[in-house]
Parts: sequence; structure tokens; C-alpha cells
Amino acid sequence: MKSLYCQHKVRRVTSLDGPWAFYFPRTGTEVSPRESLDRLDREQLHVPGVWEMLPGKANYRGEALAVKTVLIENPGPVRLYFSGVSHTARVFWDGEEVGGHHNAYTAFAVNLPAVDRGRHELRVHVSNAHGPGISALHIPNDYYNYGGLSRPVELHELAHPVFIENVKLTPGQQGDPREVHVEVTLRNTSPQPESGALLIESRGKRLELPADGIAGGSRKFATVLRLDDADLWSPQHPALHDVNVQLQIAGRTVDDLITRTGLRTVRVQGEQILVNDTPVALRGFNRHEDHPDYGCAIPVPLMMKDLELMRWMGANAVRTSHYPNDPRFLELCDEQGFLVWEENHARGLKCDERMNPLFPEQCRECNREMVDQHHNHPSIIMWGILNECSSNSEKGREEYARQLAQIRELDSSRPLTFASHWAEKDLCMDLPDICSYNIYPNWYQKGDPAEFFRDFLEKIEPVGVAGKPLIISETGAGAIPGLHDPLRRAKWSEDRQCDLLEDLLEVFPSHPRVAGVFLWQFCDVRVDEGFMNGTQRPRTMNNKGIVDEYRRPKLAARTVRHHFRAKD
Ligand code: ADA
Repeated sequence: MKSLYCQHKVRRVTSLDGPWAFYFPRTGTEVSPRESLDRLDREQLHVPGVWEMLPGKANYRGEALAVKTVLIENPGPVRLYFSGVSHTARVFWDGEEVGGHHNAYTAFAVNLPAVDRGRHELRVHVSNAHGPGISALHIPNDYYNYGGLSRPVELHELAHPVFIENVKLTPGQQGDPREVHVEVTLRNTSPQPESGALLIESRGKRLELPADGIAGGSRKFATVLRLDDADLWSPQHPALHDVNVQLQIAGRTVDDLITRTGLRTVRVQGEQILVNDTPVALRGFNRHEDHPDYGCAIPVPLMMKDLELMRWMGANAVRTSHYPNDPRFLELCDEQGFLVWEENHARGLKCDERMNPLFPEQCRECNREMVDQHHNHPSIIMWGILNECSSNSEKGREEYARQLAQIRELDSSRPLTFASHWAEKDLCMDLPDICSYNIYPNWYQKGDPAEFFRDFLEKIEPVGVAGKPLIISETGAGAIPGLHDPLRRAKWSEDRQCDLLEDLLEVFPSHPRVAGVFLWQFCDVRVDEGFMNGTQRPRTMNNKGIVDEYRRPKLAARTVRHHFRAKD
């Protein structure tokens, strides 16, 4: 995984980021993966990056070939790591298809058991097309589905066919945050069974764990690491600790993975959310990964700026609407003590009889990858699923129940939630640990926010909400940056947005029944032209940002700062 800090001192990792050749069809939008490159149009694109940044491809929805020559110095097993390809990938190594993936927002790896020394062609067939047979999760939506290698790519040259595939660290499984459950997944890319040992080290404490019978495929090994004198993680004091896992085979250290943990537990108690047994009041933003200069391939300095701006406005929380985020952003949240609601990739999809047949499986895969890949981030305090999907139908309920059970099975250390817009018609509110609603009084719904919310609470408490934490997962209003109305009345003016936000913020963060509020949304984002047929989306943007798409604060930013900081 591409990280902001060193994860390997033994394994040889080379970044494949930088300029790549992208080849596009001369006519139409389809390209065969094995097409001869001289019959295609060549462009150069920086990876991570998306082709919408090329002037001629600003609206291109279709397929392309991303090609790079890779130099291998040490013959042997190789792992190619793609942190994110937007949105569907087929991977070819020297012309042979070796892997693939759906979904822009989770990583995937391709393992090549034996690679010769020398130059090799890595070719990725990338598609951002919409259509029933491709991706059930990427549809014309209220954000943009870009095309490209949108997150970093790495080459891992492995010293042995057995390597460390994953390390999951769970503090506080039995309640004590200083007790960390360590689960190491080893993968053997050869059919030859192997035995070895795992060395686990953190803060000068060392454990050794025998790792026998690693046959072809993967095998998990688990132990418990006690970090007795270590600082706990909290929003005010986000202490992090490295855990270094090394794999020894025949007395030789063949692989390693250094990952981090923050010692904290999360649980709900009645209407409260507790981090290390202390109640937290979430004041946050919904944030899309989007910027006019980078699309969804947000560079690290911009991630840092986003967090700076959020903190300036007094936020302590962020919801990764509506998909798993770049892990480097999550690392920054870990370091800065932000509290994160991370959610799977599904916005406004039908998960009842009208659903795309690919939907259940692609969701399941996204859930598994999200939890496996982001499990160690202490900042993530809850997992979310299926934003505004069919939680109002019996069929939809089956899907919600299935997905919540799947995630609980993968990780029982965090509460679960989902954001609903069905109010009292929701049939699933008994299922999550935390109940969350998207509501837009004075924007989509009529009424003064205080009155609206009073009625709303009366309606929702009996449908499974009473006695559980309640989050306002979205609320907000739109403004076109720079549009002003001295009378503060005109819809889409910054002045009106500011007043509407003032009314909302008077009610929500301080309401005793509300455990958290996430404003919709941090910044303005590009939307698909097909979404809402362009109506309600001037500039083909979702304009409810508190900062605009270039992160220039709108008038409402000061209002948010005033209310969010008043809670400190
Ligand atoms: C929804 C949805 C968001 C966004 C928002 C809006 O509730 O979850 O993705 O579309 O509404 O701006 O209308």
C-alpha cells in the first residue's frame, strides 16, 4: 500500500508513479486490450491522475490503455500494487492477462510468481464507462466517475514466494485498548509448503510466532501484543505506534511490513458514541475526493489543506462520502486526531428488485477490501454502508442486513451505520448500531429547521432509533461561488446559503439528541451530466460546498467556524 511513511525496510518497493503513456481509440470509446499501440492516439499522463485533466479528454467516458515499461532487477516473485484504478481495470503483463478489478476506491494487487530480469510491459486496460455489464457501483451520479490510475501504483520485488499480505491490528478487542490483537496473513505464491516464524516488534517489545504449514494460498496467524506503557489515541492526543512484522524463513528475514496502530476502543452506550469510554460529539464534513485540477486523484498537499480548512472551521470529523478514501488521507486523519466515518461505495443505488445483478457481489468485494485495507486506522470509528439506497423496502432490508452482517464478521471492533433519507419509512433502523439521517430542512424539505426536527424526531424514534446514537449525516444548502444578493434572498447566492447554514447550525450540533452532524458538504464537486438531467445542479456541480471546488471559502465558512468552534 502506498503510505506516507516507510512500510518496508526488507521488501524492495519501487514507486511506478510519474508519467505513463495512455492510449485512446481514434474513433469511438472502446479499445481492445491487445490492440497494437501504433493504431491508437498516445497521450502522456501523470500517475496518479485521471484523463479528464487532458484538455481533449475532459468529457471522455470510455476505455484506454495505460502502458509503462517496468525494469526488474531481481528475478523472482513480484507483486504489483494498485491503490486505485478508476473505475474498472484489466491488467496485462507482457501481453498476458494477470488480474483485474472493479471499483475506483479500493486497492488491489496482482501477484506474479516468477518474473525474469529485464524490461517488461505493464498494460492496464482502464474503463470509466457506464453500463449494466461493467460496474454496478459506478453510475451517472451526484459526483463524477473519472478515468485513470487515480491512486499510486507500486512494484514490490519479493525475496521469497511467501510474503506478508496483510497485518490487521485491533486494539481493545477484549476492552483494554493497550491489548492489541495482531492477525498476520501470509501468502505463498508457490505450491511448495513452507514454514517460518513471525517476529512482531513494537516499542521495544518483541514477540515470536511460529508460522508453519504455509501451503499454496493464504494463511492467517494471530497473537496478542500488550503495549502496557503506551499512550492512548484520542482526538486531542492522537498517539500512534509502529508495529513491525518480519517474516523469517530458514533463519533469513525474507519480508516485512511496518504498520501503525492507535490505542483506542469505540463503542456506543445509549445515545452516545464513546472513544476510550469518553463521549464524542462529532462536528464534521462530508467530503468527496474531487478537484478541478486533479479529479479524484487528490495530491497529498491538497489533502493536508482540506484537513487544515476543516480544522479551521472547527470540525473534528469527516465522512468519506460515498466511498473508501485514499489511505494517505486516512493516515493524515490518524495523525491529526480526526474522527472518520468511512463508508462503502454506493450512493442512491437500488438494492431491491430493480438492482443491477452485479451489485451484491461488487458491494461485498468493496466491503471486504475496505475493512481489510483500512482496518488499522484508529481515526476510523465507524463503518457505513449504502448511502440512500433501498432501506425502505423488504428486499432492500435483506441487502442491508447481509452487508451489515458481513462487515460485523470482518470487524467487530467498530459500530456500524448507514445514511438514510427515508425518515419514518425506513425499514432498517433496527439493524445498525448508530442511526443516521440525511435531512435538508429549508432546502429540499420545507420548514424551519427547529420545528422540522422536532416533528422529525417524533416520527423516527419509534422505528428503531430510540435509545441509539443519532447522527445527522447530511444537511446543508447550495451556493454558486461569487453569487451575492444584498437582500440575502436569492437561491444559490452565498448570502442565502450562509443564512440557511446559520439556521441549521443553531439546531444541530447543540441538540441533546444528536451525537454528530456532518455538513453536506466540504467542497463543491463536479457531477455527471446524466445526473438529475442537469436540473438542480447549476455549473454541472453539486454547489453545496462550504468551500468552492478550488477550496476558496464561501461566506458560510465563517458561520460554520462560529458554530463548530462554539462547541469546544
Ligand atoms: C443526498 C446524497 C448526497 C447528495 C445530496 C445533495 O442526500 O446522499 O450524495 O446528492 O443529497 O446534494 O442532494
